[in-house]
Amino acid sequence: MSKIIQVEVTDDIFTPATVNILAGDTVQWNFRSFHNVYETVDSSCTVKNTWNSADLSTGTYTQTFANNGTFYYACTVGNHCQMGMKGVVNVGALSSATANNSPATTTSTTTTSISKSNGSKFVVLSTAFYILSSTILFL
Ligand SMILES: [Cu+2]
Repeated sequence: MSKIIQVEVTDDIFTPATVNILAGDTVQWNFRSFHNVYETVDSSCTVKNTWNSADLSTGTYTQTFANNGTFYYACTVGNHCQMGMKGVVNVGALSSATANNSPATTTSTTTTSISKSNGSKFVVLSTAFYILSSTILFL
């Protein structure tokens, strides 16, 4: 059963900014003032040339998400994105939200310390000997 999820587009924020949907669901942005919706490559303001609403002051723009993934978008009017007018659509997030409830995993860290002092002294001595012998040969 696919759903249509509503996002309000006002000055200068998407509400809600994060939506969690399932593959096949549609997001509908309702424009209340002059903005737009452009897909971005990540949570930055770099536009991805896939889908966008173009500039709208009223009306709606819809986008159906067929595949699971994390889809970022932003408003590119003026410096709205730089001011934080961004959103994200998590598709398939309902199952990952369940996964987040699993107990935290513990990570063990093994620290191995290796003394290199003897090796370093050998390198220094060898280099000194090499320079010395080269100098002798040169003379
Ligand atoms: Cu805007």
